[in-house]
Amino acid sequence: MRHNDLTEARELLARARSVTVLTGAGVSAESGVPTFRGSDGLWKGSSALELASPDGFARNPHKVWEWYNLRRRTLLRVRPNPGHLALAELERRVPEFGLITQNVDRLHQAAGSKNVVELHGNIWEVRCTACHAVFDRTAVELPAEPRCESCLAWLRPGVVWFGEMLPPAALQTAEAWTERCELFLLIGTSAIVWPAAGLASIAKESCAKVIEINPEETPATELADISLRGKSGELLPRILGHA
Ligand code: BV8
Ligand code: ZN
Repeated sequence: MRHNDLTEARELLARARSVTVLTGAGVSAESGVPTFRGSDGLWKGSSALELASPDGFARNPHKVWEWYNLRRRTLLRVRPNPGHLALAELERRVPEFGLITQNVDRLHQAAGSKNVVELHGNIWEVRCTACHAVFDRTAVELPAEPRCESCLAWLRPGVVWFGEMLPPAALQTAEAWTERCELFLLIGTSAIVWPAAGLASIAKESCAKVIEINPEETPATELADISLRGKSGELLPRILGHA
């Protein structure tokens, strides 16, 4: 059963002792970060597999880096929005709280969220494709052809591409938090990328209540107890009793 009921969502959150959240690109949209599949979507023109897969990188590393450097430059001038800030406040209110994100922009951490699991890595870290050295290049402008300083091989963004395994520890933690929670918030994700999308069903099976926040319906909407149609930057502060 699902109905668009902010009041019930607010009451459930006020009473919850254990909350797990899964976010997608939609929570960063109001910060000015383009989503992937929306009309202004990042995938527009090129296919996801061209820009976010090992084969795509092997075929054309310049094109992939052009895309990731453009996204890094965009992130240099954006800030967390009220949705990110509301989730950081929720963490301070709830005894047991875990934030699982598919986003690679680290805006949750910038907003003050502490207990965060990044299922798809992050855009600031880079890894060597040969010696596998890892470098933190947060807010650093990278060259068009980033090379490893010790072995001169191509660097790659520290993100999980299509066809790549998610970091096992991150996925295990995300599943444990989802199985344990009494309230699961599914916010700003099109719920079509696996295994992240599967967490909503795990939450449902673990007899948690599922609340979705999204301006549009998604494949997960039918399993949500409450599905709020709206923007996370507007609805989350209201659910926390601000606006
Ligand atoms: C895996 C890189 C095991 C990082 C991303 C064939 C070959 C190989 C694999 C597969 C295959 N077929 C299927 C698969 C599995 C595949 C998959 O799920 N494909 C989908 C497309 C069907 N998954 C994988 O490959 C994963 N690995 O399975 O490994 C394996 C190994 C080998 C072989 C087989 C299996 C890896 C998945 C990670 C891929 N990496 N990106 C980066 O550059 O960012 S995925 C990409 O999509 C992003 O990371 C993003 O996180 C993710 C999900 O997108 P969303 O976050 O949901 O964003 P989206 O734009 O889609 O939606 C935004 C939503 O927000 C919308 O609903 C919109 O309505 C809403 N919204 C908009 N504004 C707001 C809002 N909501 C609230 N407020 C607003 N203001
Ligand atoms: Zn190297």
